[in-house]
Amino acid sequence: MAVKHHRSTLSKHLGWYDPDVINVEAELRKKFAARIKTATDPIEVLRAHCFSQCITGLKSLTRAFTKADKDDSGTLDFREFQRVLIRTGLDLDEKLIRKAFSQVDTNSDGIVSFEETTAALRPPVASHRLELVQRVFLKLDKDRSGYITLDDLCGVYNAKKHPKYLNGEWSEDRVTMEFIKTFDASRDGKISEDEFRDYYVALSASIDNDAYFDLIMRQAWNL
Ligand SMILES: [Ca+2]
Ligand SMILES: [Ca+2]
Ligand SMILES: [Ca+2]
Repeated sequence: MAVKHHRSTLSKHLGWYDPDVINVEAELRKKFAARIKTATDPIEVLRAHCFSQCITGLKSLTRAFTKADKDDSGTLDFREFQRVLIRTGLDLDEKLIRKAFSQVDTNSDGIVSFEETTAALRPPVASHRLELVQRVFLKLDKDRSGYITLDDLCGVYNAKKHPKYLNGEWSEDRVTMEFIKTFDASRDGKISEDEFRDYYVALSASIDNDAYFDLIMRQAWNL
């Protein structure tokens, strides 16, 4: 792979604030949108729909599931499952949803749990990539609170290049908070290990080259 290409995509990841580049998330959405048309496996179709909307698509779907699960049982039957997909904007035909449902229902008890659903829809990721993501998280979570917070990112994330910092509109903290939002699917202002992992597992699905994935992780976080 050409070094030039490395740099341009890397700068997309590092510099979502750079107005001249489309960020890597947009690229990911495009890839998954293209996959919707080519995928034949129902799970893959669902996953492609999910991530073509947003990199934290899995989390949005889980949120919709929690809402639909009125009796708090942690499980959904087929009709509820179908309703969630339709409500999330995934208006797929019933036959495909039925197939997806039976694939998600790995213990074949006729209902799907949240665990079954997220396990089925999370893009497959090589274990060495997952280990790298976990190592990076531990390194960033300096105070071992279990979350990456504003304090953890002090001196790690360079907010001073952001145009809104440069023009005086945003403070350094505000820029960093906006960056945290990229990962923060639960919207509590901090990045949990799950949120960090889900983000990079999704990103990983759009990057075939291991060395390139490694480079993105290390350089993005100054490791
Ligand atoms: Ca089940
Ligand atoms: Ca922390
Ligand atoms: Ca969070």
